[in-house]
Amino acid sequence: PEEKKPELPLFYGWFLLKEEEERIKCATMDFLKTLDTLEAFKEHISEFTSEANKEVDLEQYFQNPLPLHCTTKFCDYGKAEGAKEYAELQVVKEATGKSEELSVTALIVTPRTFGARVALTETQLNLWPEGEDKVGVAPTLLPGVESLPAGSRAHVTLGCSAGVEAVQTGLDLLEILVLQKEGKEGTQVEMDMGTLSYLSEGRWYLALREAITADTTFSSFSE
Ligand code: ACK
Repeated sequence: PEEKKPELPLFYGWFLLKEEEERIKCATMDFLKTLDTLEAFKEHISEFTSEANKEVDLEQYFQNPLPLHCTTKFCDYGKAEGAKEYAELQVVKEATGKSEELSVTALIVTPRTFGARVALTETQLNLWPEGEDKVGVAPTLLPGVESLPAGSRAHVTLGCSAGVEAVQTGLDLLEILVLQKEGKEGTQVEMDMGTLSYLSEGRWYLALREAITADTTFSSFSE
């Protein structure tokens, strides 16, 4: 019998246009290049490498196989909860193939992931599934996440360290936002691009002085 094609995609999201992808990659790589030369970063280098006194080349440390995007709904070809319902939403159908400008307001770096925080507009939030911020969040982090505004998890994964899955970027971002809300920010360093803060256990947050915007297209993605 003929094999049935999967009806639902791996995920939906906003995909950066090719030329935008290059621009964002360059700008964010420049930040990584500066970060690993900072004294404040070097003081916490052991959180990125087990070898004492070893330097870390962050540009090599993070890898990213997927096109740059901001996931709205991970469907897992229909295996994820709410996947079918999401695909059938009128707003989703209408948005597919449409352009949208995303605004990146911060960058995060942890021993696991490198990501860009996306600030969603009211219109963009219509495509953000209810309760999506909480999916797969550890029980200990859940109360903190529930106190954050919807869409707090929105991000673009710029890279992951060896053996780490992209889903981790959103989880790392949420952890950082919860720590910030609890007032647990440590060292702050002024950089050209913005204010860098340290949030324990190798977590860094760069609040951009000026948001980086990127033109995208909303669509589904399947491998
Ligand atoms: O960086 P991301 O948002 O994290 O983009 C990729 C994309 O879907 C394809 O893997 C995201 N992703 C993977 N698994 C999940 C999950 N369980 N929940 C939410 N997003 C996920 C991943």
